Amino acid sequence: MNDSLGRLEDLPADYLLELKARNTLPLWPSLRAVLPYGRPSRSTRPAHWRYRDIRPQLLRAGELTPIEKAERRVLVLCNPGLGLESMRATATIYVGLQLILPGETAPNHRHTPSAVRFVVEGEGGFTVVDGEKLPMGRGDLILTPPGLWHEHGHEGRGPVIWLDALDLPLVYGIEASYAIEGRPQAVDKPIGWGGARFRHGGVVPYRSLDAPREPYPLLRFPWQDVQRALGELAAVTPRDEAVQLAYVNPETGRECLATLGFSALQLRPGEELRLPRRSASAVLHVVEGSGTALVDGTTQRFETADTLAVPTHADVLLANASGTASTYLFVVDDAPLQRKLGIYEVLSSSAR
Ligand code: GTQ
Repeated sequence: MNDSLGRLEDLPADYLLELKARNTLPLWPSLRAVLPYGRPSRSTRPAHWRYRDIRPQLLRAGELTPIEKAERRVLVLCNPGLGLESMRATATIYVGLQLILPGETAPNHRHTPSAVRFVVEGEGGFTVVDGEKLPMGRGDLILTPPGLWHEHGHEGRGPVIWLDALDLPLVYGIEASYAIEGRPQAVDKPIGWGGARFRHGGVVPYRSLDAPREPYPLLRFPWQDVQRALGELAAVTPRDEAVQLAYVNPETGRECLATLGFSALQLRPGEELRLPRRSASAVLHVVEGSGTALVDGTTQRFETADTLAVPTHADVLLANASGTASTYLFVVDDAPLQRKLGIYEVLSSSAR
C-alpha cells in the first residue's frame, strides 16, 4: 500500500494559487480521503433517540406551533456525527417524529423525495395518498412514493405520532428535492382499496396479469399482518437465524421503493442476534419491547418507540432484554439504492 502520496504542503504556494484561480485542485493529497482502503470513512455515529425524552418536546411543539405555522409538525432525528443542521439520521436516511392533534390537517403536497410513515401512537390518524384514504394504526407502514399527493388528518382523540422516513438527504444531495402544494384531494377509492386487492400473499387480482404493472399497488401494510407473519416465520426458523421479513411490492416481489428498504425483525424471548455487516446504513425503530444494541462497540439500551442509527459497514449485535416476550424492530435501510448502484455488499460478521 502506498502511504506516501504527496501532500498539499509539498507543493509551492504560487502553484496552488494558480490552480485555485482556475477552479482546480490536485487529487493526490485527497485521494485516500475519498477512496480509503478497505472500508469507507463514516461520519454517521451509532446514535440513539429515546422516545421517552423526545415525546414531551414533540407535544410541546403542539402547544407552541399551530399546524398552520408548521405544515408538518416534525422533530427531526439528527445524527450528531453528521451535524444537526443536515437533518440526517444516516448519510442517506432522514427520520422525524411527526405530531398531529385532533381536527388538524397537514395540507396536501407532493415532492420528489420518497417518504414512509410508521405509526408510533394514537388512534384516528389517516393519510390520503393518491386519492386513497389510509387509516393509521399503531405499527402500520404507509408509503408515500415520489410524486404522489399526500395529506394527513386526525379524526380521533389525543395525539397521533408517527415516524417519518425519507430519502431526503439523498435527493437533496443530488439537488433534485422540491415540493408542489396542492388543493385537498378528492378521495376516489374505497377504504381498503389497495389492501383488498394486493395485501394477501401469493394472490393478486387476475386482471392485473394483463395490465401494465402498477408501480405502487399497495400503500398500507398493517402491523397486525406483519406481526402474524413474523410469528409464523419464527416458528420455523432456527434459533441462530434472523426472523426478518421485507416489505415488498406484491406485484414484483421486490422492494416497495427505489431507494429505501423496509423490514420487520423479531427478537424472540432471550434471543441475541448478530446482524451481518452490510454496506447499507440503517435506522432501527423499536415497535415493541426492549433490549440492547451493540453498534460498532457502542452499547445502547433501547425501549419501545426508541430509534437507533446504524452506519454503513457497522457491526451490530442485538439482544432482547426479555426472556418471555418478543421484541419487534422496524428497519429502514438504503440497500435498494445500493443494489441499484451495484455496490451493495453483505460482508462477514466477524471482527475486522
Ligand atoms: O408528512 O409530508 O417529516 O413532506 C418531512 C417532509 C414529513 C410529510 C416530513 C414531509 C413530510
